[in-house]
Amino acid sequence: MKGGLAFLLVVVLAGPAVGSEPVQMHPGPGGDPLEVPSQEGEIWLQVPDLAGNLASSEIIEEYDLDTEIANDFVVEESVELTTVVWWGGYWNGYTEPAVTEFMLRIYEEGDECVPGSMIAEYSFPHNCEETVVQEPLFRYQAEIPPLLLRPGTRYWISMIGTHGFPPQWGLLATEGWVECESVFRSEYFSYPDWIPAGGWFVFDSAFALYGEGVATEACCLPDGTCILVLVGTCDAHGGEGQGEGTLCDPNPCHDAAGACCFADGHCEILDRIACASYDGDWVAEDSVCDSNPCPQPRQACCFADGSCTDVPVDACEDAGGTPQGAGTNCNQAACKAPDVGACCRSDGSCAVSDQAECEANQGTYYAGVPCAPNPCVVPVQHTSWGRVKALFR
Ligand SMILES: [Ca+2]
Repeated sequence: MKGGLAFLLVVVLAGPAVGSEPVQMHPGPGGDPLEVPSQEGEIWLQVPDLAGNLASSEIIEEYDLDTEIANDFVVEESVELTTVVWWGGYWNGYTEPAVTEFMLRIYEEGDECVPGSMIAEYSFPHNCEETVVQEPLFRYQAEIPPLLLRPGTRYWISMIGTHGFPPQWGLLATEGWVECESVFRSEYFSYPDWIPAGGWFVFDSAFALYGEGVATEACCLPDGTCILVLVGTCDAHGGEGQGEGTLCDPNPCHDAAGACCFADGHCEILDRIACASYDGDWVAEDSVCDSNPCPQPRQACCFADGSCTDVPVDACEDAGGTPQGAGTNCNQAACKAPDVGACCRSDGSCAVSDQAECEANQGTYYAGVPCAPNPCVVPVQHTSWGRVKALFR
């Protein structure tokens, strides 16, 4: 029996029969979670639960069976992974250990809580130091070439045992689960795509990772791609190192074009790196320069009356002023002396006009002087003593 029914009835079907048809999962022998002391270089640890299930992650050629359980882990700092430990066991006709080869695969995160593309695969033509924990459960360990893992990234790892049939082999559960539930896929069981490993309950596999923290930096390659490398090794990749601790997300090397704002308020479409190299402020991916998004610098704005205000060019022109140019301000701008002033007429009245108009009307011109208060000399009025007395009567 294959497929969904086997998946749902796995615990029921998983009896003591020797070498009965493969099933996807089998209960462990029972017991407490194993004590696994922390040790130096620990990157990840999910201790095995002896009462947990065993989940098929194996290759059995006789059945053309290929199952895979992957579990997630998250690294907070840049690390080089060197040692992988896992726990698994046998059922379905177990008499003695049978795994002859192991395969380890490491994936990047794809969709949320689903493995994406595979970044490393290791095969071991042996049983990876298979050591009994409690029959039929075993501990396994493999050393790999240092694999650089990026901080703040979720990865997935799977361990697949190859062996003859019977028995079956699978990964042992941890108590409860950590982060995402383990996932399972198998053509044999009609699940070609990743599904939650436990079906209607939760299965999360036990494993541990060890390695060493390392200093990394973002390395920008000429084509604009970014790779995270050990500090000091970017040159060897033909790239430009961005400094220790820099990351590739968001990509510091190249971005789709966007608006780049310059100090003088003008806008150009550039990618983020080019913008920064010109001391511009990059706005955002796909932002545009139409209706200029850049903050406009203030500059001196002279008005006809000789007054001055520091405002952006547009505001100056809207108010009828004359912008004095980038970099100017009213402290140093000499707004041109006004070409109007007070024009005093012979009767002592005052009118604002320019010099030519004033002189054409026989007025006396005072450049830049306002009419209030009246600057004009009031002419002497001829009067009689009687009139003067009348004023004070
Ligand atoms: Ca997990």
